[in-house]
Amino acid sequence: MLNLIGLLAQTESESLVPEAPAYREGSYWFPEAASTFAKDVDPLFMLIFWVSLVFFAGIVGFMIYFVIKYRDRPGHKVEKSASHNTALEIAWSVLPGFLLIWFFVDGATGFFNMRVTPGNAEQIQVIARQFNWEFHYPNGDATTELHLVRNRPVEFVMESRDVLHSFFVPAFRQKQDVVPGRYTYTWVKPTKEGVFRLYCTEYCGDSHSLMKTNVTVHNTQEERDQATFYPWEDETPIKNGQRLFNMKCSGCHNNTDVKKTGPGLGGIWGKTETLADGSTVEVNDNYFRESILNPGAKLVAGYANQMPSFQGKLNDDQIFWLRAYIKSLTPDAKIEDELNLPASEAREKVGEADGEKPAAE
Ligand code: HEC
Ligand SMILES: [Cu+2]
Repeated sequence: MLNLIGLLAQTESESLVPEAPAYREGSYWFPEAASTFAKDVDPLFMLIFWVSLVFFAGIVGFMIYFVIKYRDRPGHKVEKSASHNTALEIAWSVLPGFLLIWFFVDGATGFFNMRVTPGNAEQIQVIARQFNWEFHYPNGDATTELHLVRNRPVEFVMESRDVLHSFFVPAFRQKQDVVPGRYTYTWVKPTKEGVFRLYCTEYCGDSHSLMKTNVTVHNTQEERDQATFYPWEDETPIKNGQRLFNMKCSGCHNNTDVKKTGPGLGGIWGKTETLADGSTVEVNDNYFRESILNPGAKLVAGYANQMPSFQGKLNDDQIFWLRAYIKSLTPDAKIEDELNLPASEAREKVGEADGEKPAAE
């Protein structure tokens, strides 16, 4: 039999995230066992596998034996046809019944373990959208790759911003649907340091196969906090914009001119865009802002009205950073000097120019 998950991991194509070499360790049957659930799941899987194999071989073996032994042939006369043997029938119903009870008890115990979060778990908020993941930590940090602490139970509070997705980390043996319009929960206690893979396992649109990211398990809380920390105020608006873009927009937009669900945003600044109604518009500050807050107002020709509004979800600073980044993707666009200053200073400059400061977070 083929190890399908392993095969898929090896043939996967272009990816938004770095490769995770640790993923390919593990046995022929299983990915690496990196959470406490592996000890519930793996032995039960092997038990069911071997029981099925033994019964399959036994049943098919006897069947073939009887077909040959009792075949119709010249000189062979049927004396008495078998009809019923109560003792035999009870034996072959009741004895395998014990096996089924064993599967059930083992399976239910594992299932309840996977459903009931221990009280000391930290909570991480997970946002799934076409086609990326976003993680929010208790200290306010946010990332597109997941960072956990070894031996620290963590509960995921998950929501979808569009369609059905599913959160799956094979090395953790944990999987849970992420359903629009409600929260779903799952938890895990990682036991191994390393980098593992997180996949969306519910077909969610044309780039579903790219909806995957890395899970890094750190040895200590300090290492984790270092990995998730990002100094928004000290970085330039362009860099901040890039980080936000990767978090909120890269699922649907490339930073080149290659189209995805939405148009590629590389090189669009100053360009004349043809809209669905045949009119044209120049890509400038106001068009950009409107595209984010009210995407349906001016649809680009050839695209569906699929972009969600970010009204109330991005503040003015964040839109300013995104604008800085998208602008920097057009080589001949004029980049204002303040876009290369640390964000905190850039904001003051822009505030002076506008006569008012953009709303703080
Ligand atoms: C669910 C997919 C999706 C997400 C997420 C998304 N967009 Fe879009 N976007 C689209 C689609 C589809 C279009 C084309 C239709 C339209 O104009 O609304 C578009 C159009 C645009 C345009 C106009 C492009 C042009 O060529 O004129 C801009 C600018 C834009 N998006 C910026 C963003 C930014 C910035 C983000 C992140 C904050 C983002 N989008 C997130 C799907 C998405
Ligand atoms: Cu998905």
